[in-house]
Amino acid sequence: MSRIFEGQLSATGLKVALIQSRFNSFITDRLLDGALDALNRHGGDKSNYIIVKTPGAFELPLAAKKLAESGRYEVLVALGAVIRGLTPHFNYVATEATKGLAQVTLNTGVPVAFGLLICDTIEQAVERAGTKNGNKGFDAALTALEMTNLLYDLERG
Ligand code: INI
Repeated sequence: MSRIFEGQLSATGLKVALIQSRFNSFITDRLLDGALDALNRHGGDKSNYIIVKTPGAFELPLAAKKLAESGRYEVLVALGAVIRGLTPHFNYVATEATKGLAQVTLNTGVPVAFGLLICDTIEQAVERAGTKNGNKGFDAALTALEMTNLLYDLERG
């Protein structure tokens, strides 16, 4: 019989850093609410979380790198909202934030959940921040729990 490794959705005892970009904060505040709700409902303890705010999504990777390298947090949840404007600026911010967060998680081995909305319109972002399409902050926090517990299981073998 093959062994199956699949991380539990448990936040019990986990030290979590949530990084929220303030740009489009009417959306990212809701993503943060969703992420905290997911952690609290899966056995997390508020005294084990920190919340770190960055100016925009572009700055998320640097904050994530610092937190991951500190060794104080077992998992990071990055939350932001990049919404298309009238210029190509949006593409650069979305690409660099995405690349940077992927680099941090692969270079440090600390799971970084990707709670970054990249949307064409404000309506699309609203729909993904606690309305018609759920809350991507909640989903990202669940992914963070699953990956952290999966990595612990894989280490134990
Ligand atoms: N930052 C975002 O988080 N979302 C956006 O939609 C956005 N747009 O489109 O401009 C954005 N720009 C700011 C950027 O993240 C940096 O904070 C800024 O360029 C300073 O470095």
